[in-house]
Amino acid sequence: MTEIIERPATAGPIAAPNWGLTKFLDPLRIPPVLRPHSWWGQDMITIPMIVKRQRLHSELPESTLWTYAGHFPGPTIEVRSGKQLRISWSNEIDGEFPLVAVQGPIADAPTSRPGRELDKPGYSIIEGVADLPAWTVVHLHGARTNAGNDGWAHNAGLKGTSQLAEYQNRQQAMPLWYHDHAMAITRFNVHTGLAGMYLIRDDEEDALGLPHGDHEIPLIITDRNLDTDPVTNALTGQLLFKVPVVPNGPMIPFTGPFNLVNGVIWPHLDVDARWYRFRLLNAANSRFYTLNLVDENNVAHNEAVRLIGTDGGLLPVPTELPAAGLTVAPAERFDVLIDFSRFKGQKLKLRNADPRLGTVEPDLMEFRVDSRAKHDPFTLPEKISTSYTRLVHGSTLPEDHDHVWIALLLNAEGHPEMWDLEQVEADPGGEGIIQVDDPNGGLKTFRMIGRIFDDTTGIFIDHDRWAVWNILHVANGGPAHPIHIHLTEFQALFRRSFTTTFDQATERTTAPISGFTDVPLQKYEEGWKDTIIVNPGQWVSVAGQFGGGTGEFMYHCHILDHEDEGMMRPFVVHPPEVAKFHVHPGGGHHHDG
Ligand SMILES: [Cu+2]
Repeated sequence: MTEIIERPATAGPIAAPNWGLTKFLDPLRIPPVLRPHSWWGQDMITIPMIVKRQRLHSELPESTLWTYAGHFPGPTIEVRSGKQLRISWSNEIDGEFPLVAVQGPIADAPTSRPGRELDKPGYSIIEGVADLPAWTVVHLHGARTNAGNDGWAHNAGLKGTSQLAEYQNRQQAMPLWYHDHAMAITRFNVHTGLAGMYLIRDDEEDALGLPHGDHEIPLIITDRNLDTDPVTNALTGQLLFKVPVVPNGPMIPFTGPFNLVNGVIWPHLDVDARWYRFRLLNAANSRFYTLNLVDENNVAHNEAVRLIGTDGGLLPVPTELPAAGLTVAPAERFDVLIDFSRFKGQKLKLRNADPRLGTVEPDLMEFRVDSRAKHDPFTLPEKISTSYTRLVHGSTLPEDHDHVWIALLLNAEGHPEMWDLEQVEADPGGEGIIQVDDPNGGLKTFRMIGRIFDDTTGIFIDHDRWAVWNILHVANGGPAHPIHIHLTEFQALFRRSFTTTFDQATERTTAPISGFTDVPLQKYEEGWKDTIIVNPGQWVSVAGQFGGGTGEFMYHCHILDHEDEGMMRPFVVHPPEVAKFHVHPGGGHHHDG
């Protein structure tokens, strides 16, 4: 872990894009690593949630953060596959809620600038955020565990209480991450600093001899905004949750003018001229990043980059970045190799090319490559995971599986919503109906059976059973949603585009959705994942096995602001022997596979 030393503030004026902060001044912070088994022989550890004051940039005053064990991001927890770990997540958070929450008119682009700007027309404090208690619950994102350990959003706890969670880690090598999941306030709690990485390792990964130790580094990307001093206009360290407001319109998620890697604004990393392995995670509330490796003239050198893994494990072969860069949605992880040997003595940058960035600084961090040649024991193998099997409907996907149908849409008020769908015989008329002319299965009619979190649970899956989730984004425009399903890793089977017939005013399709066109998956999207981007006018189908834990779980949009505002729904995984005794809401059994 590298400490950031305080420096005097730069004399430069506070102005876009860098607001007086020197880019690439501070070294990248490496979160400390906790290896409970090998270090302490323990399978039970306590991780306190505590307040910590920490500099996000050495030219800034300290920021008050909520952290796991005093670190933002939290310690990287490393475990071996199959070795159980129990964690007592202990809420020891004192004091005030560490965010100032402000809204401002969307036409004024309030998210592009620091400062609360309450002297300007249309800006106001968001009532209630300052009053929030430390009410937290930890979710280990990507874990197969019983629902009682999973961080059920309603089951958060106050200061002085602990959440006891058992993680069996009966999963292949993959990058998980842990973060807060408290009902309705996840966007604020995660924003205070409650997020960290959790790596499962196994023999298959070891045998590859991938870069490790100092040459394997997590890159946890987030964005934040900061308040300014009302007198001097200088940046303070105060975290500012500033969002645009649309009169009578949908809630707009948080984005900020400062991008951080491992809790440092625009850091640099000194690297040897050799291969490195980076464990990339987008831990931002809502920002999508499209990343390129560029030189000092902003010319892309993505040919030096290979993807070897995704959310749920290793890819079968090293995969090149898409020509336009690697799009990383909130909660997505990528296992990335970079060959710095071809850039001796040069400086490279990780740069965001996402068009939604607007006027915000596109550079995330700088790599300073040593000028000396370095012996590198690693050579890029042709194959990565030999255990990987591509799932194909009708062949490698087990024939005996369920189908789950989900719709993403904008409701009559223009708010993003997610519906559980139930297949019915015929269109009963009225609202909440989605019809699909499935090219493989003919006309299907669905009825909405749940639209907000506390509506009745509608999805029941037998333990260890495979299920295909069909996610239809029927909105006529609006945002893409990164959809995350708890408990499982899935593979995308296909992505298809269509012209929607969904009528927002009557909340139903006016004719069966048809005209599907295959949108080829990116090669890396064939990897094991737990979060996938669904764009408007697309049908994304994913298949996963629902084993390794039972109980009531959640699936949701991982734009935290959308999740909090209702784009989250429950589902139940139960033993099949129990399922036959279970009385379903509305009667009947939901298997239609
Ligand atoms: Cu969303």
